Amino acid sequence: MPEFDEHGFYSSYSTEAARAVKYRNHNAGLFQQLRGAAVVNGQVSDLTPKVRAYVEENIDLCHPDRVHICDGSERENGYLIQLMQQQGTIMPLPKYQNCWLARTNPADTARVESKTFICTEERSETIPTPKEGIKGTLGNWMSPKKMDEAIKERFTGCMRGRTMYVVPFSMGPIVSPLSKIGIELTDSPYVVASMRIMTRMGEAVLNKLQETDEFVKCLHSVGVPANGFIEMASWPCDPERTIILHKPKNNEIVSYGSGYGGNSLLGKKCFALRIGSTIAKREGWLAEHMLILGITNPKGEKRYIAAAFPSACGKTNLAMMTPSLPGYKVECVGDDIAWMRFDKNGVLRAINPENGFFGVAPGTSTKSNPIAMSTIFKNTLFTNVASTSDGGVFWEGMEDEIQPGVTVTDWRGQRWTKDSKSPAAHPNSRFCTPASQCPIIDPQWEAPEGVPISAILFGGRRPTGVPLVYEARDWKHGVLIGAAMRSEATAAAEHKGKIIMHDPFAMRPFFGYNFGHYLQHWLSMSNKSSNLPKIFHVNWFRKSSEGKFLWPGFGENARVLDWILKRLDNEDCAEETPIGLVPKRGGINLEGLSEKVDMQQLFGLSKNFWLEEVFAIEKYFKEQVGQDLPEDLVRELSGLKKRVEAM
Ligand code: OXD
Ligand code: MN
Repeated sequence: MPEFDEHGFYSSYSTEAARAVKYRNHNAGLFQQLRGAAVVNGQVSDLTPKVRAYVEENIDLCHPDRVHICDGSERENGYLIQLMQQQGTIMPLPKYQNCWLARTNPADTARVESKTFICTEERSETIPTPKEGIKGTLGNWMSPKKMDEAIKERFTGCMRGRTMYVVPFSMGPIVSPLSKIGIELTDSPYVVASMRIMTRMGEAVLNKLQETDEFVKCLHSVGVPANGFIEMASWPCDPERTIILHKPKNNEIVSYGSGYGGNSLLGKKCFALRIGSTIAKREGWLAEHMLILGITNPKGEKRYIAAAFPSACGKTNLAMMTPSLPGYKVECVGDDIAWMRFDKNGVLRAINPENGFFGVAPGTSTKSNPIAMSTIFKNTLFTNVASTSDGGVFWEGMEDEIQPGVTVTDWRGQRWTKDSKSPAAHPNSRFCTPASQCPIIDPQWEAPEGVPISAILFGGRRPTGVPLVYEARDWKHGVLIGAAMRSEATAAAEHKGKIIMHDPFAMRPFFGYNFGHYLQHWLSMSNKSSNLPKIFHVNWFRKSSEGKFLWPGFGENARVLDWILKRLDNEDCAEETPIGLVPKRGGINLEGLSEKVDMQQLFGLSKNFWLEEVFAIEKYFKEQVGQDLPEDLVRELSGLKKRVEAM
């Protein structure tokens, strides 16, 4: 057990309520008060006037009993871990070093897109106007007035009896000019412990704020269920009234009712993507749902690639790939988000604003991602995976990795066997683990200036029609490819079934402003450089007519990256097709591939399929983007249509 406060403060309390009594009885002189709440950690004087005002305003709203200003220390983390164990939020996983398992309320396991809003004066700032009678799918708008009402209704007094944690965090290395700071106010120790992994969190950020005093405001509460019963709930939440709000004008995020990471770790989707994309638009850069990897070829030449795939489509696997091609090396900069900006030489530079991986656990195995498996078994907070009788974790995909005789308890706490009808781990169960533990973390992953991006990949799960890889004809065509992205639905949000959904730029749930304006912003990037990255589309998931994957994927995807690298060197290994450039016969290195691949089927282009695809894109743009679709993209799409018609 860790040691706590020099006054023996934390160690002697068994519940938050008992601590509260102790606080009240404690020598008043020892603790500062802030608007009537006891400051139980940190110094009010460490807060800049702006941060202090933000904290005070929200103490007045939420009425916490205590305020804890987070310093990010080991000691603080030890205290939070002990507290969460006492509250039943987490349990230890003694098989590993400093690993913990949280089981959420079964009603709080994923992002809630339908309850996520962007708040602007004008609706058209947030979303394109869909065609009459059509439901818009490119985000949800709310007026600032309604936002204020929603906040008041939910947050008034919602932290009574609880502690408000003040979490100072940096998205990106604290010293990087590309980074941004946030202050998250939350009543969830789980959020604090996770933010410590996923961001640079604590004292150093408060110090940095003394220089800039600019931050994104992030208010979060797990909420008080309508019956008001919160005391000692192991996973308090309020699914009925959950709401996630963003006000770009004020750089402000407000999230209520959910502890699930995508809704509660506000640095990630809410800040780094939604508010981030609005800041990026204003400041002339890009905040994207992309992994970043470095790849070195056998000649020792290194390039960096950014890739946008929808949630749960293998970004983490690609970012940590073990290449099957001899002499190749992949190193990981980030697995989910890229902030990218052209430097004064016209080079697109990217940072990973995160500090950890919040990866989907099921499917991760020694076969699919050995690097992730050697990253996650220390200092990791697992959520909604299954547990084993030898103190470890289990999920679908780990069948070959548990010892004989070991029994499994599923994510709901029920005994599980191979014959159970439901999965052992929730399909959206996660590991939250420090990026620095990744054995192939790129040496430049924290470079303040970012890494130079040579190629951008778009992709998704497309079982039919879409070839393994193709290259955009130019930047504008690349923007069309990003805008036209489609993929099978995943478990990361509340969608059901395997329908093919439009997910432009893998950003559909994460746009902070009108998608049409976003497209214009992407198009405008071409003025910033004469040396733009090349754009590609990849699809590891094409299936044969018998329903089998046509491409082995995983480490073999290095063969596709190898072709992409050759294209970056302008090698003559591609040929034109109506949809873009594809590898010439023999262009993809298949040497040493253990299984035979039907390249004919893998790259086959069907006129009917592509006519339907163009039709679907046209319909989507018409219905969802309407007048906001930039002219350049109207022309690009009609160019594609003509080429496909002439097939
Ligand atoms: C994620 C997501 O958690 O995209 O990364 O949902
Ligand atoms: Mn993601």
